[in-house]
Amino acid sequence: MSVLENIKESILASNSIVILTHENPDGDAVGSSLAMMLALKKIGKKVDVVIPSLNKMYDILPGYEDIKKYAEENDNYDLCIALDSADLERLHSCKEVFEKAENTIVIDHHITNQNFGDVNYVNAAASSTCQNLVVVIGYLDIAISKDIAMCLYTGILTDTGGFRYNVQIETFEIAAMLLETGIDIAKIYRNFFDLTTMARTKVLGKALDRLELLSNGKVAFTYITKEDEEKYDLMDGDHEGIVNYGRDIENVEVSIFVRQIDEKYKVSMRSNEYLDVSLIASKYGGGGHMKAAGLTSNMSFDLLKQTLVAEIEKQLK
Ligand SMILES: [Mn+2]
Repeated sequence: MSVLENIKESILASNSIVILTHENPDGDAVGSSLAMMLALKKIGKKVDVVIPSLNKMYDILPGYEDIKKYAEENDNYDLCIALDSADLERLHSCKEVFEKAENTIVIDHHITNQNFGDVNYVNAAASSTCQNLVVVIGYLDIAISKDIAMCLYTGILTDTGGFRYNVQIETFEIAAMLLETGIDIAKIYRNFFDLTTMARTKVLGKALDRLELLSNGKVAFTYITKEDEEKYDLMDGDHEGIVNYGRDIENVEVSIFVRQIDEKYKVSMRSNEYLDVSLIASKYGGGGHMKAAGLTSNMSFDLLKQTLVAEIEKQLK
């Protein structure tokens, strides 16, 4: 039996289904979870989406109000579907819900996926989990409504950075098919890429004011403090994207953004062309991808800055 047949059989045999995704969920995580929920409800399944914490910006997506923070104590799900999560640990506080479910399905696009489900549909050649989900929903013979399309489009749009990275011919074919349902793509784009808050704008201003170039202009560095966080009453996700401003300056190869959290520092790094920031992140207990990685450190601010810059200089051309 093919993986898709296995998925179909497992879904059809289940009555109560729970959908989970990774912590700090992004557009692909939330979009795929809601699209799957809406699709399965159309064929009469009882479906819960459990996401313990997520940014308010997702409230434009259909089904957002139905997201649960916790799985019900006494809910025994026949089936758990984990989306956009490379391994069990990524499910974080929902790990137990996955382990308790009778059957499990994993649908993902991360090349590092551990195939931790009973059935695993992992196509790493796809831009996003949402792109893979279009294939799964199609195989289940469920028509893609405008609401489902809006969720799927959000995942594809955000995981490709606005159709810039990791885009295949199919990505555009699928986007065109979703557009046919009448979704408002300008509204989706504005919501996830342009729309901001006064707090975010003010804290960005702080960070830009402190931005400096090091190592002959190859490294951009900035930070925000605990005091800034308190002053502007920041929320999860409000620091998203600050690191990109340094990366986008001409001649910069690596951008570093440091955020103070209690007595620790959370570091985001981005590179442009050749420098592998994931090597540095993993050396100090973090991780990520070649061009986008992060870590959390107990070092003092000055030592942390020195250490990161020295590590980067070893790789600079
Ligand atoms: Mn994804």
